[in-house]
Amino acid sequence: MTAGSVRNFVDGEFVETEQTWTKINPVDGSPLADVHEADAALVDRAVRAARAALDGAWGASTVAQRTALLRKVADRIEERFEEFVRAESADTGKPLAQARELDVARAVANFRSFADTVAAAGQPSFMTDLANGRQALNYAVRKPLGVVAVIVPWNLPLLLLTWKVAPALACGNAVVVKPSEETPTTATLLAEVLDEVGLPAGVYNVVHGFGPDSAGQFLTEHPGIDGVTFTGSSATGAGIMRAVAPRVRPVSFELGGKNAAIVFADAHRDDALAGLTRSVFANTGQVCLCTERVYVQRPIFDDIAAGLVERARSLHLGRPDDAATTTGPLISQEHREKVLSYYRLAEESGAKTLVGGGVPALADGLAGGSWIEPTLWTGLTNSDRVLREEIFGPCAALVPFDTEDEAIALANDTDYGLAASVWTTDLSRGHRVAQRMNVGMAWVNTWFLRDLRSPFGGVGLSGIGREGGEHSLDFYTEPTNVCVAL
Ligand code: NAD
Ligand code: 6OD
Repeated sequence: MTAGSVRNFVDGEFVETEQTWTKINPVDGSPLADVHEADAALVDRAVRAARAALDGAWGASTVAQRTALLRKVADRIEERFEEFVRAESADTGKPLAQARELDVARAVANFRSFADTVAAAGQPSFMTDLANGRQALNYAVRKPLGVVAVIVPWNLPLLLLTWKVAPALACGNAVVVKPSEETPTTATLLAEVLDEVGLPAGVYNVVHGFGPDSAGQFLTEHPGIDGVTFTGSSATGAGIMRAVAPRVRPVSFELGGKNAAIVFADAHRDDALAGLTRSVFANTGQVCLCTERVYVQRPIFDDIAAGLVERARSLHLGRPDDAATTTGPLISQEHREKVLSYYRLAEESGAKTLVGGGVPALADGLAGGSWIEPTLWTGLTNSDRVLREEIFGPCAALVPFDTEDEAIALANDTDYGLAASVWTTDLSRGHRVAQRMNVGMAWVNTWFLRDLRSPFGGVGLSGIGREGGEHSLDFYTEPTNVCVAL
């Protein structure tokens, strides 16, 4: 018996189903909530409800009406801020302070930012010469893409959900959301908020479940969806491409990463160490943008390694409501097994483990949680699997380099291409190296934060397309060009 239950939200109603699973608290392994799994019939109802909403009043809504609604959503999340914080922290085990400062704060910002973007968006028009000597005026009208399937992971659940739902609704789409089975709660809480501010029934639907033979597969194979926006692993993304291929539906994919940091000898030591600590260990390493490969110029290699070890040791693993906690558990025992398998592999590959490498001994009833030690290695090279495959845990390998060209070659030697960071006080070099990174996003002397209107996404195994500001509008709308002979 658990403390709560998490329901689906379809056509404006919260829906229970007979089939449930138990969401486990990653902090101590206790049962947290029963989640109602959507079957194929409920997913079908959700897609049909979304279509009906588009055919009804929502389809005729104006930009002004929709942006006003998005701003109300942001206000209402702020009013219920602590509820969202507690729910997000309970599902993930992350510190309450992080959920406040990052996850829920960004959900609010996502709704406001996309309201601003859509309100400001205009379409250029072009004059063109026709063959008969006349001229024509061309203009394009943006129409909603239609019924959008939104599939998101567990690491930053509300942040990533709202990053997609806000622009989708701003552009006039209807959505069917499939949150991760590990973090179902805030998607349903958001349904309450959207209902409270008057979003018409059917515009936002939530179906809970897993991937294969469950809600994820039912949704992506449904003939009624017009596109899929997905954040998750590259392998799942490949499967979703296959699912939509027969109906040639567009996809927007934010996938995995194996991100590099390059630290030059002239880097500001404390800034670089603080930035690396965040980029390796934030959210217990469970951020697609996290650094798992740290290339350090040889003269400062030992010093940076020692500084990073010291900072890893000072991380405080603990309960989410303890103000001293910097680092929560991994999302689940299953994910911990995966990360630990890389910890073992690193040692088998000849790595020297500078810090961590295993499971911490925690008291205070935490032994049943999915805790893991922050870990750093040296002695590995780019040919080791530990430097080639995404681990998605609080760990990184440090590798020395001599020249700028060598650092660039090492950083770009990967099948992924999401993000990179460059640490140097030579700004010309910062620009030069950042531009040569084969990634969607490169930072110089910082990491993670960016203007929400800038393009977010990756190349190679890291994804397809960009979202953010007008880049999101390009996915969530279809332009129709009108050419009028004058
Ligand atoms: P995942 O791919 O296992 O699952 C993501 C979502 O897809 C979940 O909701 C899951 O239920 C669903 N899913 C799984 N199989 C499916 C299928 N066959 N059909 C439809 N849906 C299916 O990823 P995860 O373990 O939840 O998250 C971790 C991964 O996500 C990492 O690889 C990480 O890099 C990536 N990620 C990327 C970004 C980014 O912006 N690039 C952001 C966050 C996470
Ligand atoms: O900050 C964002 O908008 C974003 N999409 C972050 C993704 C983080 C991945 O885990």
